[in-house]
Formats: sequence, structure tokens, C-alpha cells
Amino acid sequence: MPIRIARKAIGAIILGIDKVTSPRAPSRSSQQQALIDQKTDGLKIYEMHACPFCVKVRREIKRLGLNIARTDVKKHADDMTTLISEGGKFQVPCLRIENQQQVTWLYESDEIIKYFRNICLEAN
Ligand SMILES: N[C@@H](CCC(=O)N[C@@H](CS)C(=O)NCC(=O)O)C(=O)O
Repeated sequence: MPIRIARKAIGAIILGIDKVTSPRAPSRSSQQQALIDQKTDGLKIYEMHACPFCVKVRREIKRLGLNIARTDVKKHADDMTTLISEGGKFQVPCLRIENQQQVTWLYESDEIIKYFRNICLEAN
């Protein structure tokens, strides 16, 4: 299947570029990091390793120095099922946000990145 092979090749190239240009985490006080960790505690990214939109989100997570739980839905069929049944569709990346027992699912890499940036702004 040529499309499958092309996708795999593009994925490998993106992962390679990501590896050599990986962003650096910011340096912050342990107190500030603890505050941010508290704010990101109920978050989990549903992703696939070689998905370019997931790479974009992972890079931002690293650039912002966030500790976010992640699951690769290709490797974890149960998480794939949860994503589809609770989130509403199969699309990655998707951010599961659990806040005081309320769960919401945020699709779209740009929206997820905005959400992360706001957390950091609020913690400053
Ligand atoms: N606009 C979305 C695009 C996300 C997207 O297309 N993800 C692909 C994987 S790279 C996907 O989940 N496709 C669903 C499918 O293959 O059915 C974003 O920026 O997050």
C-alpha cells in the first residue's frame, strides 16, 4: 500500500527532525513547577507516536516544561475505546481534562496548545 508506506516514511522523518531539534524545558523554581504540576494533574493526552499533530503537542509540552500523562492509543486498545466512546471520535491528539470529577475532552492540537499555555500564564 503506497499511501501507508508514504505515511510511515513521513512519520519517521518527522520523528527524526523532532529528535534533533527537541525544545528545551524552561528552568523554573521547584515551587512554581509544583504549582504547574498541580494544575496539570488531571490531564492526559491521547496520542499516537508518529502523528505529526501529536509531535507538535509533545514538543509544546516539553517547551513549557509540563508533566502530562500520555497514552498511545495504538498500543493501548482500551484507551482507544475510551477515546472514541467518551471523547466522541477517533482523532488524536486529544486532551482528557478531569476537574473535580468533571471530564471534558479537548480535540485539536492548536486548542490543546492554547490550553497548556494558559495554564503556564495563570501560574506566573
Ligand atoms: N486538526 C487536527 C488534526 C488531527 C489529525 O488529523 N490526527 C490524525 C492522526 S495524525 C487522526 O487522528 N486521524 C483520524 C483517523 O485516522 O481516522 C489537529 O490539529 O489536531
